[in-house]
Amino acid sequence: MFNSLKAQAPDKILALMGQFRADPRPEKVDLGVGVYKDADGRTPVMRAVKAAEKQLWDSETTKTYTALAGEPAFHAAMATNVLGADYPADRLSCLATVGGTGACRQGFELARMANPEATIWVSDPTWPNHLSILAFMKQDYKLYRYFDSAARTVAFDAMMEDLAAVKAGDVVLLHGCCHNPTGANLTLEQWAAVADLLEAKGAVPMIDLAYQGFGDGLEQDAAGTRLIAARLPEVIIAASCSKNFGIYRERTGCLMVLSDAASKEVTQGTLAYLNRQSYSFAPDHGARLVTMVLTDPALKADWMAELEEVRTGMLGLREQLAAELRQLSNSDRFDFIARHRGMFSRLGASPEAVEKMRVDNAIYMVGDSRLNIAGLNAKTVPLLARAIIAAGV
Ligand code: PLP
Ligand code: TYF
Repeated sequence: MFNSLKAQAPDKILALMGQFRADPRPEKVDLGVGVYKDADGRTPVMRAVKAAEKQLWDSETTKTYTALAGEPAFHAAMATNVLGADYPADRLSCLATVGGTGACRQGFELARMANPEATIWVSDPTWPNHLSILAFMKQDYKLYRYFDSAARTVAFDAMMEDLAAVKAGDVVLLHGCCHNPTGANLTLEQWAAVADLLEAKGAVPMIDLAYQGFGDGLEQDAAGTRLIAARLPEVIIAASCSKNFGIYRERTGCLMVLSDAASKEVTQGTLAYLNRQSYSFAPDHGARLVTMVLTDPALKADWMAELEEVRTGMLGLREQLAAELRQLSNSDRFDFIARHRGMFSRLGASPEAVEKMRVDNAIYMVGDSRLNIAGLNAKTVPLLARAIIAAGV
């Protein structure tokens, strides 16, 4: 039967990782996959995570199964981190998931169980996995315009125009911060206008929060999510711990669902059911580390300090790259790089220019000209700036 299988298109971002590894040129620069790297190109285990792991090794007495939906302590720690200490516990259901991807998948599944008629609205562009998962699920989705590719800003009027067609019970997927792949984000005023619109339509926001702490700060990056959570009766939040805790391979995420209080018990039960139908229990190790870091004041302070170093390091690289390009291009047309937030910016280069930079300069970025700022360091920024100008961007 397996000879009936058709080859699936590979994940372009992950394929680029392989291409980069195979490139023998020592000066090569990896601006592809969204993994944080320090100035030496390393993705370190964060200090607080390492300390929590040591504590856990000493104190853990069993590895028996935990709860289907994950540990209540993990739920509370994540809800506090994402929604703030005054989160509405009586309306909140939580699920430990296999990374943020698992949270997205289970969020889509939950939406479909609750409303099989729903259309899921997704930003154009978005993280390609959103689209491939929705297509795999045969879930109806529509794109809303999001990015002004000339100005490299959010095309907010176009976005609102498209979202005006949202029906009651539809789900609107929003990136909580650090939009992937563009780097262009909503202002708080714009979040408020989106909340007004969704409220008027009776639509359900679903927020993918994969980079909290990588943009303007831990609290600031949650501000849009908190505004939506305060305003809308029903909200889905898919949070990833991969980036901000640096625990990518531990596969740690949390799906949070706000409903009315009367629906909470069934909603919480449905979340546990979704894990049971998929893989029973989500991985616990990463979730436990996250819980320890978020609830131990010393570990939390150290984690926040290191996360802030990561964030400000990327901001510094953005400033440096924008300044280099201002000088080389004799214009301010690359200033958007300093205004974007998070790991990514979409440069707006043609596929040919992206290819030219890979062939001529061993600089690897995703084909849509998304570059991972964390793949740079003070020495490679000028090389990239020269390559961008040489490629005629
Ligand atoms: N959502 C977005 C927008 C992402 O960029 C990522 C990337 O890693 C994820 C979700 C999920 O990540 P993970 O499943 O590794 O936690
Ligand atoms: O967009 C990125 O680069 C990250 C990492 O299938 C990633 O979100 C990329 C592809 C993928 C899973 C994670």
